[in-house]
Amino acid sequence: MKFANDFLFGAASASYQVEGAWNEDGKGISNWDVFSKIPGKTFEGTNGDVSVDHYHRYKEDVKLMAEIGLESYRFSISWARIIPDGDGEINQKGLDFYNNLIDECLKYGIVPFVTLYHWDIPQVLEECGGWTNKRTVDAFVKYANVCYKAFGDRVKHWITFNETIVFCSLGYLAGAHPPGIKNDLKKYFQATHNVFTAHAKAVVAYKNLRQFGEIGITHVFSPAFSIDNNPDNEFAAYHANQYGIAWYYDPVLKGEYPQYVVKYLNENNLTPEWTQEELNIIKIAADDNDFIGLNYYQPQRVMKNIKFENSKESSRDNSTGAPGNVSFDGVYKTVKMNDKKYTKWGWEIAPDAFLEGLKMFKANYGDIKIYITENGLGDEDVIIQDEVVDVPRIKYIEEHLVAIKKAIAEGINLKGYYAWSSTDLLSWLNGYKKQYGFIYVDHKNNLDRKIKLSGYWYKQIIEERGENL
Ligand code: BGP
Repeated sequence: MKFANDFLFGAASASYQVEGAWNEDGKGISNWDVFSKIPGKTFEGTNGDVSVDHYHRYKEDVKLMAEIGLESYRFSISWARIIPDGDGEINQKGLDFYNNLIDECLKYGIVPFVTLYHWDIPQVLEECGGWTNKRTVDAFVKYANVCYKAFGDRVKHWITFNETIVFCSLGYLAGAHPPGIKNDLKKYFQATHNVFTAHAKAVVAYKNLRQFGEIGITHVFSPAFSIDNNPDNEFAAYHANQYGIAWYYDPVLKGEYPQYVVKYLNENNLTPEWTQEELNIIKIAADDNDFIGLNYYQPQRVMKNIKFENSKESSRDNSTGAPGNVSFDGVYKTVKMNDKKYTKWGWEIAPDAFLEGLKMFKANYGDIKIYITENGLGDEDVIIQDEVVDVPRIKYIEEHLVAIKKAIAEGINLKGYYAWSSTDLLSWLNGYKKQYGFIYVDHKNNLDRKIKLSGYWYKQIIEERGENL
């Protein structure tokens, strides 16, 4: 089987992780500009001040992407570059940068797939409560409209938010991402609701402009599986999927929150402050939402948490289901299993669980169009005689593309695959050590670029439309 001609083979990045130029050309300060400079917050104090300097080297990067044969590039816009204080004046130089980047992609026939929010919020808004403050919702819709109007003639694929569960749980429960708050369930659930409202309003605003593109959202997709058929553990997996999947996907795709979680929130005085108008717009937008983006790295293997432990020690990996974490309510924990394979960073490699998860997804959410907006292997790449020989990455991506092939054969509506990432980039908390790219960036040598073995391999896959996978 070949992948259909309208299936997009791409790769992805995010503004803070690649751009650098953190204070150039009128850009405002973002939450990450501040947070990454607090001692002890990131791996060896790394930050995105320069990152891989995509801001200045985007032409070179897009050219290399074209050499690889990428059909699409998913990147995010830095809100603070467009509206430096989040809610006020527009910065023309910020618009210029993205106009140039988009045009550069189109020059090579690369489809720009744009994420509006990949975690870098203008610091001014963060200081006013960030996503817990409803003012941020309105500011986001305004910012989204500015982007639609400036770029919508050429950008026909929009993602409102990247991985709400990650930035909200790490921001308000684990304290590992900005604003660095720990164990505040009230804020956590309020922030998620405000994001869903902002998504819904941005979808409706987009449709009102009649630009005839498509708009959706990207979520982490980390389906939970019980470690065995013990009913207690099976219940733990059900519970995990209600909080990790249903809470995030239901409002976007079904237009309402899952009753299982709402009941818990009501009983525990955690119900977000939501108005009927907000709930209505979430309902309306569900019909207008064109696709869902899934970021799949790993499943969660869960079991009932017998000895009560709370989630105080949760790490960044809590949100993607990495082993060794206890749920915020102490009901279940994620565990490492002897018969599974793991990356150097302890993330499970499980293409079979990907396929299984996609089947569960279809059973729950039907035929909504799906893009895999991230998937990839974080590794320390091997260099032999000046060539980056990232064979484990090739194997990883190949296995996941095979899973996608099988899923398509089973009628799952998959329309694209974006490897994480295009170039090597800054990993939020793991610095530059954890590499993901098709394009190597040499930090010891002027940030020089070089296509890795995986890049040449991906080129061939694209040319053959995956026939020989
Ligand atoms: C996803 C994020 C990406 C990227 C990726 C890899 O959750 O959307 O921005 O960071 O994870 O994560 P890490 O860099 O921690 O390995």
